[in-house]
Amino acid sequence: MRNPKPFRAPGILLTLLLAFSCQQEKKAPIAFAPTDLAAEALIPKPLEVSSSGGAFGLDQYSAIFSQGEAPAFEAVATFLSEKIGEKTGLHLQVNPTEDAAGDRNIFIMEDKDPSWAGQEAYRLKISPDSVLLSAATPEGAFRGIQTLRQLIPDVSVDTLAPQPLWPLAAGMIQDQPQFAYRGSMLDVARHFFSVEDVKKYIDLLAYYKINVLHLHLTDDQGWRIEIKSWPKLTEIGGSTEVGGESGGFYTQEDYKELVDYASQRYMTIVPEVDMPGHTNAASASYPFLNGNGKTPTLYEGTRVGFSTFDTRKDTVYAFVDDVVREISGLSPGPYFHIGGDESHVTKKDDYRYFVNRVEKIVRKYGKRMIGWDEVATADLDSSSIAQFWASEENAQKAIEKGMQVILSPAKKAYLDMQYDTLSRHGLHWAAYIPVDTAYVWTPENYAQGVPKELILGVEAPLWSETISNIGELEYLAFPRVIGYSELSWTPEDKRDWEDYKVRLGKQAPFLDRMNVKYYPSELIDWEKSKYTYETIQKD
Ligand code: TNX
Repeated sequence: MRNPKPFRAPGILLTLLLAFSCQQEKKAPIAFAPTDLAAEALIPKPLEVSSSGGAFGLDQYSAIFSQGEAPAFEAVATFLSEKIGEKTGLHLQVNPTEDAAGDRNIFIMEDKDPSWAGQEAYRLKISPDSVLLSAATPEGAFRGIQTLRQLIPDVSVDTLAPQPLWPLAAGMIQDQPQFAYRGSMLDVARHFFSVEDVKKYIDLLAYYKINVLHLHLTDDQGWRIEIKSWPKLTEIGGSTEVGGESGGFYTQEDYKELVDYASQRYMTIVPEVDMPGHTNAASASYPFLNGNGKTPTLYEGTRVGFSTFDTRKDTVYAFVDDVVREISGLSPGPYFHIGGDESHVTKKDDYRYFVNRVEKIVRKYGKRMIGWDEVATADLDSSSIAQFWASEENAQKAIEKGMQVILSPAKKAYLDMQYDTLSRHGLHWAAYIPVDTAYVWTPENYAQGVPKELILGVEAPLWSETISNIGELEYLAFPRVIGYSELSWTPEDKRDWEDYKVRLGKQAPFLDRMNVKYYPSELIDWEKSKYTYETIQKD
């Protein structure tokens, strides 16, 4: 670990004193128009917000100081500085020397107070002369800087000061999520999405404090992750996609790049290898896997439920062991998703036998197994997790086994469902899901008999049969995924559609600046922004 800079060593008190003394030598307080922190358009809505009027004026003289044992606090400060730069053009120094410190600074501090509720909790105190962000962990600090990013206005204001200033409403925010697992899934199997596309999605999700990206890496139409011991999976199985286009896959290096990119944003990647059904691409690569003696051809359509592994062959489990071992070796996160959905041509007993055996393999490699809700029909350990998408009966079975549940009900949380009959992309087998329907439901008591204590979180899956590029992905995911972030972070008594829709409309400048081709739902009064796709492209 690096030596802390001498300036920081005596701790935050000295740091603060310095900040205040700098202040006195330099400028008088700046007069801003009245502010109201509690009225800011934050998503997800924080647990507690109180306003104290006044404002902190961010300007070119501000700096960011981090204080904490873990060097990761400094990395959080650097991330914040970069993001402020992208938004305002300011180049804020991180932990500059005493001389370079300006008069109004941001402090990111480790606070080991044992009363913090969980590792993602943070507290933000904004006053005219400083911003103090404290958290017990760098992860909490990272969630807190997303709040800060959202509070910085898009445009600077004119004051008597010669330099542009970005006022941040003063007050106090105390925040923590209600669920530990707040996710989205991206299906890269039906259509492949590049590393760059996935990184953009990660960036957008992280801004709304989503902390899990589940990658659906394999399906009938494609196998998208290199497995060194079984190279044909990607050579053959990765070569096409829905519609007959050329497919693609992540090398293990690519996958590690994604994992690292996500973990710098305190986001876990959950890898999914869907089995024993949804396995046509695997069996087309290695025909022994399906056990019917035939070599399947590559599949470019969108039907489901026609393929299966041979569940009674030991070589199939040797194959699964290699796949789970290699992917788990690339995955620092605690989960491995085995799919398990829609195995319509696997006999029920064979299905249960398969899921039981694969659960043991997943546990052998130190991971918690997740499966679509059908897996709860097998005899599973309570450490495994069922992802509820369709069957309350299966969710119930999971609860009886003491398993936790992730809520992804297709009727409410499927990002691939069309908004309405005019939607350009998407399906509607479960429902049409306009932006209000996506937000107005209660994960806390959605599935009958699933108590809140057993809900691990909420995940919004984006299946990709009908989308093949990032713009189409964004059309289905945005703005709905922003609402799922709030459903999983903010408790029910703080959520309200009328209030949310105003805050959502104010996300337009951010989405425009990020060049997100969101669906401009007429239910929302979208704020006009100074950004357009054209100006962004010129930049
Ligand atoms: C059902 S949900 C599926 C997917 C499809 C999706 C399309 C689930 C576990 N399986 O295979 O892509 O519907 O909406």
